[in-house]
Amino acid sequence: MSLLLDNQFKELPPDKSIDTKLFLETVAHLPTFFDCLGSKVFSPIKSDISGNITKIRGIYLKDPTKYVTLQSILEAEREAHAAEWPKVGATLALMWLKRGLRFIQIMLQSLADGEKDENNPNLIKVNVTKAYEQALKKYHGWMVQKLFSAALNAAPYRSNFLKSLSKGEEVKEDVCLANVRQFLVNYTITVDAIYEMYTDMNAELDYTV
Ligand code: 03F
Repeated sequence: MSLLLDNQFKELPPDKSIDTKLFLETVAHLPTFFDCLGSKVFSPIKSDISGNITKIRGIYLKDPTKYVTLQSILEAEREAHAAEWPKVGATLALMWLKRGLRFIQIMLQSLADGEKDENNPNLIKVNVTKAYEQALKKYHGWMVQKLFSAALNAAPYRSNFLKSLSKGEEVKEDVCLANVRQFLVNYTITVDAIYEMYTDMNAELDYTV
């Protein structure tokens, strides 16, 4: 079975509220994926994503009934830490986590749409660069942007990357891409809903690291 389809995001209810427990269970699988990318270069990214999931889970577990949706966590933190909010707690962790999720979304969408460098069709640099420019670059200063350029050289080949999404099975590329498209449906809806929540609550910050 495809790694992606084993870990699909659930459909959201009409009010687009995101159940914290379900969300945490689903995103918890993403970091293990980095082990399939075949390079230690991605370890800091994996730690950053895992760290943010752990931070959100830590707060959720303090009061699962109170923090039943992601929005309820942001509202509670806005009330409790008026001076520092939104640069605090799970609000800050999810602010960054959603950017990583958006990166993955744009990269997978670009692959599914067949965007490629015709001169190097087995490289995914175009897809990764597009994702980086749209999801993360503006939040990174000069140093981190340089790290990104270095990490880009460790990006796997397109064929190997697609194979790793299929747990190493020899599935045909079109089957794998169909799985990616299927995965992207609820995934994109969820990521969009988180972005919308940050906009609506005026919780977005644009400082650089
Ligand atoms: C800020 C910042 N986090 C952190 O400082 C940076 C960490 C590492 C950045 C490395 C740059 C390179 C990125 C791109 C490389 C791509 C190569 C891909 C090739 C395939 C925040 O950290 C903390 O998070 C927050 O908790 C803290 O409190 O100011 C706050 C304080 O600082 C980030 O910039 C987030 C980085 C997220 C990167 C996500 C990249 C995903 C990369 C690859 C995905 C591969 C596809 C996966 C498909 C999976 C399908 C299942």
